[in-house]
Order: sequence, then C-alpha cells, then structure tokens
Amino acid sequence: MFDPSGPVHVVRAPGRVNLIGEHIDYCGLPVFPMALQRGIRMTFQPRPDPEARFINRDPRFAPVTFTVAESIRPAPAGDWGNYVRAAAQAVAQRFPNLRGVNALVETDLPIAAGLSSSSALVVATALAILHANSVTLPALELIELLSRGERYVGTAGGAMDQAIIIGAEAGCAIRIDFHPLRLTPTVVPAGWQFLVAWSLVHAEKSGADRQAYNERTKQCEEAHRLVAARLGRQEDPSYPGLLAAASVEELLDVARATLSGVLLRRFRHVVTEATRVRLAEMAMARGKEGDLTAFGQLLDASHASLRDDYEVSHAELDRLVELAREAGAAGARLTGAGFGGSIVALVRAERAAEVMAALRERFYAPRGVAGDVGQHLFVAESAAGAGVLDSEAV
Ligand code: NG1
Repeated sequence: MFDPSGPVHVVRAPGRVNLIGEHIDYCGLPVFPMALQRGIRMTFQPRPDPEARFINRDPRFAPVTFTVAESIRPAPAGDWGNYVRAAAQAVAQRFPNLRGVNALVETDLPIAAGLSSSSALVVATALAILHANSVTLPALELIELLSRGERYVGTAGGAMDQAIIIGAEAGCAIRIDFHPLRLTPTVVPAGWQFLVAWSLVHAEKSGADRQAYNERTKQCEEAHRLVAARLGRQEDPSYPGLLAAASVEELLDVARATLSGVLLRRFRHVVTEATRVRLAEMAMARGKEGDLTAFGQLLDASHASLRDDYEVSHAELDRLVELAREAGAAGARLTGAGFGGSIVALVRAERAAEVMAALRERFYAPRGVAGDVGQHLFVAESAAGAGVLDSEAV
C-alpha cells in the first residue's frame, strides 16, 4: 500500500490505565490515569487526494476506505473503522480540504480490555492526517476536538482518554481537570508498581455496554439536577460547583433526602470517587510506605463503589481483584468503563512477581490460559503521550 519512492511516517499513541477516578470525567470531575508503554502504532504515507485507506495488521479487522470530509457516513455500530472515521471527520471540520493517508495499524494492546485502544486509534489517526497535511494543533485544543469527535461512534464519553493519550508524561500519573482542561503530573514513586490484568471478558463499546454507559451519564445528570435544585443552586451546571459549595457529607445528607434507589447510588459513587481521587493524588505525591497502603485502600474503596453503587463490575473482575489482594497487592479495582475489561492493582515492586504468579495460577490457568499470559497480565510502565516518530524508509 506504500509508495516506495516516498518516505513513510510512524505515529505512536499509547493505551492508558486509569488509576482512580472512574466514571466521573463526564461529570466534569478530575481523574488520575497514566499512559501505557503499549499502544497503537500507525505507519502512514500522505496521499495526493482526500481518500483515506486503513489496513489493520489484525485480520479480524477489514480494510477501511473513505473520503476525508466534514461529514463522513459511519459504518454500522461496532465497526473498528468508525474510530478512524471519527478522527478524520473531526480534523476535517477544523481544517478544510485535507489530503488523506494510506495507513497500516498495529497494536500490542489487548482490544476491548478497558485500556482505551479505541481512543488511541482515534488520536493516532488524527495525528497522522494532521502530519500528512503539515498542520498542527496545540495539545489542549486537540484533546477537546477529539473528545467531541469520538462521540461519532455513539458513546457520550468524557475527555479522559484523549487527554491522557495526548498529554501523558513518562514516569508520571496525571490529574486531569476539565472545564477548563488542565493536566497536572505526579511522579510515580520508585517501588510502586501498577499491574494490569485483563479479565478475559471483552468490554465492548457497542451494543448493550454502550447503552449502559450512556444511561449512567444521564442518571448522573439527573441526580445532579435534583440535588442542586434542593440546595437552591439550579443555576449551578456542574458537579465541581456542588463539591466546592458543600462537603461530601453534606451532599450525601441532601442526596439521601432527595434521591432514592439507582439515582442515590450513582450520586454517592460520583462524589465519593471525587474525594478518593484527591486523596490518591496526595498519597502518591508523598510516596512514603504508609502512602502506598493508603493508595491501595482507595483503590479497594473505588472498586466497591463501582461494583455496588455504580453497578459496572463483572464477576470475573471481582474475582481478579480478590485474587490480587489475597496475593499481596496493596489494593485493586476495575479500570476503565467496566462491564468486563481489566483491573489495576498496586503492588510493592518486590512483590510484583509473586502477585503475577498467583494470578497466572489461580485466575488464568483454571480458565484455560496456560503458558505465556504476557498479553493479558503485565506491569504498567508509565509512558509519554502520542506523537509522530521520525520518518522511515519503506
Ligand atoms: P473506556 O474504558 O475506554 O470505555 C470510557 C470513557 C472514558 C471514561 C471511562 C470510565 C470514552 C472514549 N471513554 O473509557 O471517558 O468515562 O469510560 O471512567 O468514552
């Protein structure tokens, strides 16, 4: 697919693991992820015309061809090519008359595992098309553009994934604030290791899971509206505004008097998770022995809240979390949207091998995954954000 007379370029976009702050980015509340060393690698060449052609090294994903334009017709929901189209449409709405690319997509990220391979694909595509047209955008603008742009696939998502994939710094976790968007790094202390383990259950972003995700964004909005009205703050459009006006305890008192059932549980998850993010960031910044324990306890509390109040866990995620703790992790929780996908566990570096061995024996082996489980279970090494690498010969 590449013309041997011209150079090819390579863009790399990392996956991400969210350490804490789950299902609150779309409420405008800060989250605390880091980028992974694993990601999408896209090799591309500019074309002279607006056509775009993407081939995936993984044969399960059929080639995608379309014209880069302000309005691109989507393929049916679930088609991988919609992430590529989402990015192309977003950049074409910002810059007219773009030329397209020929591109080859490869990844070492597990797919549909809650590690944001889809947003990595969106970011990689956008960077490839921008580079092919010699245009650039400041990082914050690109994050805003692509987080809106990814809604093309039908998920009413927040901006966490695009923000960390574009704005990550190696060796750091990043607190992401929204409205206005701001990225604040904290160095991951030496001796702290985050393990990622996939539950072997796909977290599909199309179909029922997408519906369940979008339903939760609406429930959070509704819960916020009712609590804000009760507090006489109808004009306050956001969760950060509520949390600035009252303590979590006060908000929960008001919520108990105002909401019930599902809405009360969703609200409780959102405001308590926001507190956990703040405490976790402080614990990591201090980075002492007791802080690792404290961070682990926050992970455990986050998991319980996602399981019981937010109802996005899965029996296999609960099992992985339990096994990781039993094997010596300081704490563990599901990461990403849930409904399957992966867990993240915090371990002391010297115990990482032991915890991984326990997960291999007690989780993967009984489920028929023998031998090398490196694709499903690995140490997350915090990586830098996405970028175009040097040109290469074909
Ligand atoms: P994943 O894990 O990639 O489905 C989704 C959203 C995030 C965030 C998390 C839950 C997108 C692109 N990603 O992530 O913004 O809301 O769920 O914390 O919609």
